[in-house]
Amino acid sequence: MNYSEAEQIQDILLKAGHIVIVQADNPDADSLGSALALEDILGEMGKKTTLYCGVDMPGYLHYLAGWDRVEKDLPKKFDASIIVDASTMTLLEKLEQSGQSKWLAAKPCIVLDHHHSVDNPILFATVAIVDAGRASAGELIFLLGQQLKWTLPLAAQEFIMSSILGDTQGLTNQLTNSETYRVMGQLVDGGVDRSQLEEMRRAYSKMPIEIFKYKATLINRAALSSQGAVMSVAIPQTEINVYSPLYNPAPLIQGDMLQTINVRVAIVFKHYTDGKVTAAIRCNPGAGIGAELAEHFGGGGHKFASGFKVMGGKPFDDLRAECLRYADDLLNKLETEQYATL
Ligand SMILES: [Mn+2]
Repeated sequence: MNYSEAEQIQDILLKAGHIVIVQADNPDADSLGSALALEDILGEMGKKTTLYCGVDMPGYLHYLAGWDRVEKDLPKKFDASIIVDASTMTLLEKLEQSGQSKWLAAKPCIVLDHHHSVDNPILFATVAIVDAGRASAGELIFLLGQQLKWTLPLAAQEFIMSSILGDTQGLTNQLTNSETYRVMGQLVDGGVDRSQLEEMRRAYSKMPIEIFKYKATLINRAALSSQGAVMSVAIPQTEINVYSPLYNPAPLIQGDMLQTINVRVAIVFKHYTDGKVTAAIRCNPGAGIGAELAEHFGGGGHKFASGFKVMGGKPFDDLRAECLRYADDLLNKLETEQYATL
């Protein structure tokens, strides 16, 4: 891997004393793992760093030591920023709301991402690597670091492995490619103990008993459309208030939804009293409509994992119906295309 942007990135980093590492408003193991890896790498270079994310780190990520250093405000003074695992302004809403995105725009800004679809791109980025061929932003950072001969402390390598395992669901989904395995091999050679990381991750992913029982509620509410190819479930604000602080409801059931015979697409909607609606979309192999479906509603993501957020304006039932209709259109289109190539 040879990124033509590497030298420019190195130049920005070398000139900066204090660097802010920014995660978008949907933190996951990749964005947090990438941010913590960069914190270590830049620390090794003698740089001061601040970690930023507009929302709280969910509990299931607390196995990544250092999650509690992530702050919800940008520092008053810094010299440059790195946005990891995102390349759209849509996911930096908190910074837009607080007006702090202007602070980012006023300094050199590096974007390191691997998402396909970029609606609403970050126009103030000084330099961006958006490499959709990489399984995770962490993998991209590892390869960039090799090119620039960065020193990768063991902790940074552990964070990078966690970021890869997060986005590839343990090297099982279609984001995983041969380079991912090569990077994993190098991390193991570097001393990372994968089974130990897995044990820690599992320990923090355990659910309280209320959540276990709530899972049954959601399963009972799940509805089928598109002749059973799409399964969706809606979560209202009252439940978000009670259960979201304990566990993210979408991953609680989305895996099981996709394991149901005939189901190809699983959608978890959350609808809020202020009219906001979010959707988490996951697709089985051969039904990769995720990115296109999310983009239709102003969101984005990968073929098999994507999401969107709509800020009111339309009753939830209408929006859900529109989304399920569009999912049906996309699945039909996919079938037609597959027949066409036979
Ligand atoms: Mn990612």
